[in-house]
Amino acid sequence: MDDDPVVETGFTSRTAVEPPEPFVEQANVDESDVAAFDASWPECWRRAADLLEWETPTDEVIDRTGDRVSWFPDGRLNAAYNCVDRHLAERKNQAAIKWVGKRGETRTYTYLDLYHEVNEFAAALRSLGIEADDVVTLYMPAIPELPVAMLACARIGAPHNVVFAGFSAQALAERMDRAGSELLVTCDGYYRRGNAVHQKNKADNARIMASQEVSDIVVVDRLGDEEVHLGDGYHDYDELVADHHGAEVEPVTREADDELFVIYTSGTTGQPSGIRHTTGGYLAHAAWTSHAVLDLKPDDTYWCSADIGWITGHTYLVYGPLALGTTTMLYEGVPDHPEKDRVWELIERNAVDVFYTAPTAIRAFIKWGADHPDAHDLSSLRLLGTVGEPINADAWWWYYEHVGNGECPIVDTWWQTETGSILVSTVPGVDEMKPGSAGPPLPGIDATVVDETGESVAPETGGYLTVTKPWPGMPLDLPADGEPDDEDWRYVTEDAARIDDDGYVTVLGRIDDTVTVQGHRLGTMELESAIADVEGVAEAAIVDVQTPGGGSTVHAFVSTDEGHKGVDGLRERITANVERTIGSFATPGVVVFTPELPKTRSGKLLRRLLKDIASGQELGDTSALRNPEIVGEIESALDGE
Ligand code: 6R9
Repeated sequence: MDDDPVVETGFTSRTAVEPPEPFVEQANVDESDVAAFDASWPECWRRAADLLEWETPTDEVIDRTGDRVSWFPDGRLNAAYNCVDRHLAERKNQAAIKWVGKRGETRTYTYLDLYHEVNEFAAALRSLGIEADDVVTLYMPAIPELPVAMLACARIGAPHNVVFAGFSAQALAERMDRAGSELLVTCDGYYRRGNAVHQKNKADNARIMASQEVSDIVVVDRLGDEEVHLGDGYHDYDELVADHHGAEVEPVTREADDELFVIYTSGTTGQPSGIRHTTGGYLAHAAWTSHAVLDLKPDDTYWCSADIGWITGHTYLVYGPLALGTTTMLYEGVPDHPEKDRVWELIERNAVDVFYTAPTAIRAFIKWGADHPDAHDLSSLRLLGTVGEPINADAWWWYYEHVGNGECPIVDTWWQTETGSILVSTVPGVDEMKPGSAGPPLPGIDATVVDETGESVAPETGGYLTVTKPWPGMPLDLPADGEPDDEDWRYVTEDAARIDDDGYVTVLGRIDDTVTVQGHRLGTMELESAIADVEGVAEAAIVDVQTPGGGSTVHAFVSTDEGHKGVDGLRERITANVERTIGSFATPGVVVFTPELPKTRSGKLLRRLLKDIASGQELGDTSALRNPEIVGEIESALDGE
């Protein structure tokens, strides 16, 4: 390895970086593990299952004879038992969850504390009539009661449905209805940049909007400073837990294929779709990748900065690290409050070993300046990770140098809500890293890039990223092509990618109609209809535009009804409606008004052209347009922004 790869290689994108030797020496997974794993598919996955404690160990690794693929088909286990109880013997006094609240307060749950509260809340859920297979909706920010409630659900076999706290009442009602959920756990409110957000009001409204009757609402007292009026059907979390003080609830035995949770994600349709993850395959895959890719060890303090409301928070803040008996940090605040060095201060103060974040956060750190991380002692860090979108080589190098001090490997992990856990990444103690490229498919994972006809393309050629063998973390009802036992069974991922001669996958971005807004995946149709519903708006088109720093900004192009052009307040009403139907986090970065959207003669909206206009690209042939004159108008409207 070069003495100083950063200085030696500079900021080029194609340079390969060897993992630092001190890391390699202590890594959970080495070359021989990888070779052994690669040699025996699907048997290799038994190793992932072996990281868990099964009530009935699994005989078979995979069953492809039914109408869907089943992993560890005869195994039985309980996820909460695996994430809590089994660690008591060795680490009951070790921190399981270290929480840092919005106002600097901290709370630590040892594994024993977690055991008690999970049991007590599980008993409380039972007292409210919740049994195995009843769906419980959880609508909370980053407070410890959220993972506690998830594990309490898992303990009694009730799938949870975590809804991101930033979603609006309407979005919450829709997700409760779709999941058929009768019980909601929320909080009175929380602080966002110093202001109290009244979460319970949103929950109250969702209860009114939902078609499904929401019979009970449990409310966590987060604000603590006022008496919250709880009416009929409302229960105070602390009182419920106190009422069940000391309760112990036998973990409910689940089949490997029983649903652990449902999570809603945006896809190609205008509606969010529910992805249901399994108990055995999902947890095994989450634990295995936390072990092999994030290199977690029980005595690590680990920080995943994702919100639990998204899949990354489920898998790599809660289930993966707790399955391995690690200390997982939960941070309620934002990265630049009270100061822009907040993240580095927390890493230093808590001696964080492994830090997992998103490229969008890294780009913000870069903007705020290297002085912030440079001013802190980050030497506790051993490994860094990224997830959520491609990381450009410059951001990769900044992260490597200023956060990792050239001593920590970076794992650029590719996966999706649908995959449950990481599928593509370097194995940090084994593979060299190529900044800008996620890495090879993990051992046990087969992926290829195909063209429109489904044929694999030559190396370095762009196409559709396709996973060609099942993996344990696959959800129930995966939209896969082919019968479960077909040789050519495959899952087409909705991502464009290319693969180089060494098998490294570079992800180019989504090919479906989804956009990333503040790091969260949203459907263009969800956003477009939230805008088009506003009085005075005729049509809306959403496009994601790359910004020079490697990020992207969501542009909304809005055509207005006659007479509404330039009417005061339209922009504000659009923002308000996006906030009402989806949530304020989803507001587009740029809104451009235009008399018409560019359409082909057959009436098809040309999003591509809008994207080119917005990113200042050379425009191709616009002769297919029915209204070519509109291009100039949109360009000048955009200039006025
Ligand atoms: C885990 C998560 C999934 C989409 C996925 C892809 C993008 C995720 C990435 C990445 C490039 C990476 N994505 N990780 N793109 N490099 N390392 O983010 O799930 O919210 O479902 O989004 O995110 O486009 O298809 P989800």
